[in-house]
Amino acid sequence: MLPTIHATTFRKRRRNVSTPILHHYPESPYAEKIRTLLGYKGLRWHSVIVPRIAPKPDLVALTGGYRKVPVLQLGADLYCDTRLIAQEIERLAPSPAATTVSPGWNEVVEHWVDVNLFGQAVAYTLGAIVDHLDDAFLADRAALRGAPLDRAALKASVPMAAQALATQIAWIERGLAGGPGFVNGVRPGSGDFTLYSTLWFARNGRFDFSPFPATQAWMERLRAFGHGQRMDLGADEAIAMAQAATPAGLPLPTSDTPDPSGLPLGRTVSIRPELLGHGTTVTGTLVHLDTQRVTLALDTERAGRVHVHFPRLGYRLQQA
Ligand SMILES: N[C@@H](CCC(=O)N[C@@H](CS)C(=O)NCC(=O)O)C(=O)O
Repeated sequence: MLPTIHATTFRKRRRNVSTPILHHYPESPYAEKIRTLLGYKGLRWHSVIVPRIAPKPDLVALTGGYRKVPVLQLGADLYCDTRLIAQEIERLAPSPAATTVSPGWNEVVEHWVDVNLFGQAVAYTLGAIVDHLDDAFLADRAALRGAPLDRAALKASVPMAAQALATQIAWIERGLAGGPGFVNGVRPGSGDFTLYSTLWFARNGRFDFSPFPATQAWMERLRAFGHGQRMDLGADEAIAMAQAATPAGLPLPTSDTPDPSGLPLGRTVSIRPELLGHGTTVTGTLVHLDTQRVTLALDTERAGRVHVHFPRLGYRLQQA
């Protein structure tokens, strides 16, 4: 007879550490990258909704100060930045693969989107919807940039951003037209997911995709993957799950030595994103460092000991 056993199994399964927890909010393009990747993989995942602007006390209780979105939690391990999150999801669910068709090139696309295309999409969409944005949102993003952000300047940046988007989407269009279906090849890779979510954000700002039919068809293929099986979870529950878990992945792969930073493992260090990184600094003990990844161990008040992982590229690491 199913009922009792089934209920217990379900409760246990709900709390299984290997079920990924995504800390995110609906409007975030980077979160859309990961939600669509989770859909492609057909995964079940816990969804914790984070406020769009600071303060984000529950998120920083886990990360030690990183407030950007999304963050992936696996037990007491917190993965910051979608480039690292995509790798962890690939490790959790290798099939269907999202990196193997053109390994390396996906990272190149992710980096180009991160440092260029994303900024253009944000300039375009925020400029287009600026009359609907409240002062608190603009003040929050100005603080994150460490530079002023006013409505007139945002509006004025729309034509330049539209031009930059049109030039770059024309590259994508040429690559996709008559191609195997995805930027990555016959299957989508993390480059496809990052490009898709950035263009999704431009489309939310009503960017005109009609001159780009192959890009539109490709966006539709990605949208059709859906978001997987999402289960809502409270932030307190996610913190309790971190508290009950031990950071995994130890021993971590050996660090490259000597590292160009000269920072030895065991040193107290701080790290923050180079772009939009003001007020997001995390300080902890360096427990792993190589050319791709930095991991800090933190003893937090609400979640106990956690490991917080960052990509190496795009983050400023220094002795605290
Ligand atoms: N390189 C990061 C960028 C993340 C990012 O910029 N996220 C935006 C939302 S899409 C953000 O955090 N904005 C400020 C905030 O939500 O607090 C990644 O790949 O995860």
